[in-house]
Amino acid sequence: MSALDLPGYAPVYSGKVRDLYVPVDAEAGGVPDRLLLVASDRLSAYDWMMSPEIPDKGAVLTRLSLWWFDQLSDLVPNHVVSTDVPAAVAGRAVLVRRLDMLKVEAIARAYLTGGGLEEYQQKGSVSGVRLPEGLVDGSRLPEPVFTPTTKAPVGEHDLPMSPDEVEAEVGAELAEEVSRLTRAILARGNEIAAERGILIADTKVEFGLSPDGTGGVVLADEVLTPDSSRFWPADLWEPGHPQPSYDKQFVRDWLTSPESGWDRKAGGPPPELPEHVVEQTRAKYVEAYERLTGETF
Ligand code: PZK
Repeated sequence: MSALDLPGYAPVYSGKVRDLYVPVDAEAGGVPDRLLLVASDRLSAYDWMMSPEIPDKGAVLTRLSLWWFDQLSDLVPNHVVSTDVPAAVAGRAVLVRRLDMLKVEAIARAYLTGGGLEEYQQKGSVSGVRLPEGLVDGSRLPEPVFTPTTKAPVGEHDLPMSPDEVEAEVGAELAEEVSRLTRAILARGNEIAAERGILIADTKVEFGLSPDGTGGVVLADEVLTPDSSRFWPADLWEPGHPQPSYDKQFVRDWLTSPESGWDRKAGGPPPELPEHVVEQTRAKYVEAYERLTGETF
């Protein structure tokens, strides 16, 4: 676990690219009502963690998420409390409300690719939603479709959830609310991003409920970042084949080039990324942030 020594906080959970801490002694004996969410500079590609890390990635994605929470605040309340965090993680950490998380990976798709494309090719539908004929890899969908999955433990792959399974997990009313909000978040995201040269093919969000049982669903985790969403450069969009990834394309291109010497199929770890690939990748994260927000990083 990538646990930093943060004064006043204890590590509770490490994801692939983010870590979760709990304030120590905030409420002696009780359940703390805050968590510290820390974004690292780690990057994964082809299911491997890359080395070295991407400088500033955690800070860029944290600022992007905070900006999106603001853009979405009329649609859904969010878990953000404060960016007043320990100096060691300043700029890449957020203090949030501790919620009871819904056990659903809330995914919506606005463009067809990946698992959604495979399901469409087999059944003509995605998550039970009938789609027009003739769609190809990268096609825009008539409207965003909700395609929830289970939350698998780290290292395992998430599985599709049927509407009945979502209802069994959270109840009919919350299931409809989570579907509606997830699609609305992606639709709003694309309205904003399209003006700025970025398409958001799909996104994964997480919701929670106040532990005191009051109020509706709250948007948690991160939102509309390249780690939680597929960002595509709009000027290169061409349905019919896999689209270049906004953030990871330099990494993937280099890893699969003869220059890297990596044989992905052989199963061994990828080589160290050269400095130029790290720098180009960092520049893409900064570019996405600056294009979307109109602010300088
Ligand atoms: C929570 N995760 C996923 C994210 C990790 C793991 N506001 C909240 N309240 C309660 N739990 C969570 C959140 C949030 N966000 C999120 N797991 C639990 C996750 C980041 C790093 F290691």
